[in-house]
Amino acid sequence: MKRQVSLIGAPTDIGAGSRGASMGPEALRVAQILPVLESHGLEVIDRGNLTGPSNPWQPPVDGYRHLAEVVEWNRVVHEAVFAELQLGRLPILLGGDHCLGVGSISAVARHCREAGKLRVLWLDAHADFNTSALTPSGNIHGMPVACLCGHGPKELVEMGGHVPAISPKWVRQIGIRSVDPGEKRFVHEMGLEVFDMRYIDEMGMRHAMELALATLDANTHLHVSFDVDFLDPEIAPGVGTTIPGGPTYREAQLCMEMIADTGRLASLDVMELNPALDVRNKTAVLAVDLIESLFGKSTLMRVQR
Ligand code: 5AB
Ligand code: MN
Ligand code: MN
Ligand code: MN
Repeated sequence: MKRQVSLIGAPTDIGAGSRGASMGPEALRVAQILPVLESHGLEVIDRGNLTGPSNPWQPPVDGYRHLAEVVEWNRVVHEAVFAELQLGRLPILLGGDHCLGVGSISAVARHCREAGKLRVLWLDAHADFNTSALTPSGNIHGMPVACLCGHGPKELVEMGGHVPAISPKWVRQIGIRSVDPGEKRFVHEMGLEVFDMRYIDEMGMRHAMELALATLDANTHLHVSFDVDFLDPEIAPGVGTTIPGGPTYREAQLCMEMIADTGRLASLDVMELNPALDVRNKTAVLAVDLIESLFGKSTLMRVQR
């Protein structure tokens, strides 16, 4: 049977520090995400865009910017992602900023409570592990992993009905190269497994991914949360928070190809794409190219080596 995929647009920049990620879903559609996925034998439905509050562009209150609106958007995302999973479909969330990782992954975790094990791959330049006390910005797109692990405002922490939604042990972070000072201590304290750029430089993407994907089994639900700022800004300028020194085109391809080879990918977020900062939509085109690899495009027929 064909794998059934649902595209869900979440056009908002409510948790971000710059405006424009709200245009991400449309840029990915313009970059042909739907026909490209179909060309790999998937049955794809575009569910269109979710709706939620507009961005009031206010300063932070008690360490959070736009908390009420962030909660509202995440509730909508949570229900949409959960509904697709219950239908046996593979949801692809088209962001939108990364605060929506809370809604998406809490839905995946709720689904997996019945269905089996969960592994979350967090592809990002940032650890997104801030709290209201640690954040330098108040922007909630820097906090989703902490919220999912039980540290954050009650409304976000309790989103999936089970606290915490996930254990730090289920998470592997890849490509990290910008972590705030307090956040750094908290990542260490909680024991997050991080394959940062230093690790990738020294050991190679292949070794990092082998470890990040180790111990998956036939019951593991593999969720990929792909923050486009994971990529080096030379190849992916269309994001709000560029950090130099990210994975090259080939390193990113290998990362996606090795995930595809597991055959376990069951849900995906494509986040933080900001067309207002892009050059002729090239970051969206690159993201779609990488997503193709994630769904099994490869240069040759693969043989086990
Ligand atoms: B993204 C920063 N750590 O908390 C903060 O793009 C940046 O979802 C967060 O990874 C970047 O404001 C959040 C400085
Ligand atoms: Mn990021
Ligand atoms: Mn992020
Ligand atoms: Mn960002």
